[in-house]
Formats: sequence, structure tokens, C-alpha cells
Amino acid sequence: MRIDRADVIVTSPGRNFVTLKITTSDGVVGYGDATLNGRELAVAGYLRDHVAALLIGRDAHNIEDTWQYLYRGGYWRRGPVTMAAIAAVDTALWDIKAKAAGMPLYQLLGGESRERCRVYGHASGRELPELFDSIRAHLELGFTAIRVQTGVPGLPSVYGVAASLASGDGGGRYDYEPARRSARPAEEVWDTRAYLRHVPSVFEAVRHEFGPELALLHDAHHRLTPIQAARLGKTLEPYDLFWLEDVTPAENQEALRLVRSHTTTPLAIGEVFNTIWDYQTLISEQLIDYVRSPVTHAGGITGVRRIMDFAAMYQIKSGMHGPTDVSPVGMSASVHLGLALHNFGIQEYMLHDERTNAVFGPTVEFADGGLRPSQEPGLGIHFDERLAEKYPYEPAYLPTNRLLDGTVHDW
Ligand code: GCO
Ligand code: MG
Repeated sequence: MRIDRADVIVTSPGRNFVTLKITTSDGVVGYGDATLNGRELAVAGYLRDHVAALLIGRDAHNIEDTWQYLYRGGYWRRGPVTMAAIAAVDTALWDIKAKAAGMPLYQLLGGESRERCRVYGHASGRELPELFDSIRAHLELGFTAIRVQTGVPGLPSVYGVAASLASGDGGGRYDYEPARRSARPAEEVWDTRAYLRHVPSVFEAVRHEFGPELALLHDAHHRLTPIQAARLGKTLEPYDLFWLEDVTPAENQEALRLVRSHTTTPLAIGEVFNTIWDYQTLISEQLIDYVRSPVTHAGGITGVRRIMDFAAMYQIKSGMHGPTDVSPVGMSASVHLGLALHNFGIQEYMLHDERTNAVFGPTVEFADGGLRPSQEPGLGIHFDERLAEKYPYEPAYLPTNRLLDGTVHDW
């Protein structure tokens, strides 16, 4: 089954997406997600200018050889752009292989390990009343696990808090799209001490209002030093979080040793990571409880499955990233893999915009607090190229962040 074409499609139905479409000599088509929020054109160019031509004539069935050829053949190792490009190729080839086999992808990955992949949604609110409404709305939608993000007194805007209760541009209620359409990133202001003073009181109020059972998650979004992260983990222990995410920048994986020594709050790390090497210490020293890398960012099905098999040795589970900037193709691939993984933990799920779903088709089914992938052969993607053309790329960037004294800080 020879690869005849590799087409890169950039479209922006609700937000920017990059999709790779591989077509074989037998006419079988596979799709991969190559979306890297705020750097979409870098991955599109990497695929168009440096990868697509190398794929033509290769056997579509040779997924592992193609992965190694692109990883080692690129010479320059790792990184979000390279690994998103490799992820898109890998995912498209797995889509093709499953279609050729006439089965949904998860069947090729070991079949069902569970009925569906439990998900968590994003509730947010500038203040408690708005936050409580958002939590209730997610409970009504059937979520059994909810991420809680809140405003911070004195700060005009904070990561994770929807600017309004409804996006008004076709998105769903309480959605939160962090990338903003502009020629330059917005700048936000951050005050760690105000945040650390405020967050425990928010979870105290949420537990008082919604009880002890509801699975609550929180994302610190890389903003704390290790000792501040240790303090937050410790102060949140009474509220029994499902996980505390990205508590401190983890390029220095050893920083989590200090955090781990102070708190039993479960830790999730890795949405900005893209290879198994980024987890070597985190996993081998059991410094985390959940691996955040999704199929889209960490070398595809092949890359993430390798990380998760390593993680399984240390009883660490998956917690794949699943915001709106993981496209329905990437979400479908993560759910197919998640359904088969023994050490699946939970899947992040932000409902995509109606325009997005019109272009990509319904790829996952949300019910009973979880997701099931399509039962069609492959990933179950129905990509409408003509409709996609109606949504040209628009520059959009994630915000940047500064401390009160103007120092650049992690956003
Ligand atoms: C999450 C992430 C997102 C990212 C966004 C970047 O936990 O879902 O932190 O909110 O900020 O996906 O593109
Ligand atoms: Mg996050």
C-alpha cells in the first residue's frame, strides 16, 4: 500500500487547525492532527517543506520504520514542532492501517480495556457565583470530573477563566479558548502570592457547595516555583483533588522531587512535553501520577503508547491533554488509544465549536461522563475539505504573562 499523496490542510473553523491527509495508491485516506496552538504554520511548513515529499512512495503499513525515519532522519532531536509533525504522519498511517484492516483503530491497539474513556471538563468563574454556575452546567452535561479555574482578586484576567459565560461566536457555554485572534500575543499580569492566598478558599467553597465525591482538578499552568508548588499541593490536600496540574515548570524534572516530598496531592505534568525523554526522571522516580501528553503533541499513537508503557511500570496513568486546540482528529486518536490502554487515567475534553465539528465530523460520542470513539474503521474522521476552505487561517496567539514588576513570567 504505497503513499501517493500527503496534503497539509490549514483551516480555522472556530480556531486554527492543521490536518495532514495521506492518500495511498489503493485510495485509502488517513488523517493526522498537526495543530500546535500559536505555532500552527511552523508545523504546516515543516510537513509541507520537509516531510511530505519524503513520504511519497513509502509503504503506508510501515508505521514504525516511518516514525524512526522521520525522528532520526531529521537529525535535530525532539521539540514541539518536529514531534507534532511526526505525530500527524503516525496518526494518519494508523488510521490507514485500521481502515485497511476494516476495524476501528482501538481494535488494532489491543481492543477495549473499558466501556468508555472518563473525561473531565473545564469549569471556570471570575468569582464564586459564576464558578458555581459553570460547575452546575458541566454536571448537567454529565461530567463526573471537573477542572476548576478561578479569577484572582486584583488581577484583571487569569488563565483558564472564560472571558464570558458564553463565547457568542458559535462556541458553547462556558467554553474557554486561550488563543486570541490578533497579530500579537495579549499580555496578562500575574501575582503568585495573591493566587496562593485565594485558591484554597475557592476549593473550600466548592467542596462545601458540591460535596466530597465530585472529582476536582486544578491547573497551576507552570506558574509556581517548586517550594510554592509544594505549598499549594499541601494547602489543597483537605480538598482531595483528583490532580493538580503543571504546578511548576518541569524541564527540570528533578524539581518535582521537592514538591513530591511535601504533598500527597496527585500531580499531572506534560502537556508541553513531546517525547519520552521529557518524562525519564518524572516517571522513573514516580514524581507524577498522570502523563499529560496527547497523541497530537508527542509523536502520535506510536510515541504516546511508548511513554504510557514506560509509565505503566510505575503505576502512572494517562491524563491526555484535550483542549479545543487538539483537533477532533487528535481527540479521536487519543480516545482510541485511551480505550485500549490499561493505564488510562482520564481524558481532558473541551467541547469543540459547532463549526469545528461541521468540518471534521462527529468523531467521538460523549455519554455517561465519558467518550467512546467511532466504531467505523480507522479514526472515523469525515473531513469536509470544501467547508474547510471557507475558514482561512487567522493569526492567533496564546497570551504572555508578566509579574506585577513587569518581569516576564510563565503564562
Ligand atoms: C489545559 C491546557 C490548556 C492550554 C492550551 C494551550 O490544561 O487544557 O493548560 O488550557 O493552555 O491548550 O494551547
Ligand atoms: Mg494544562
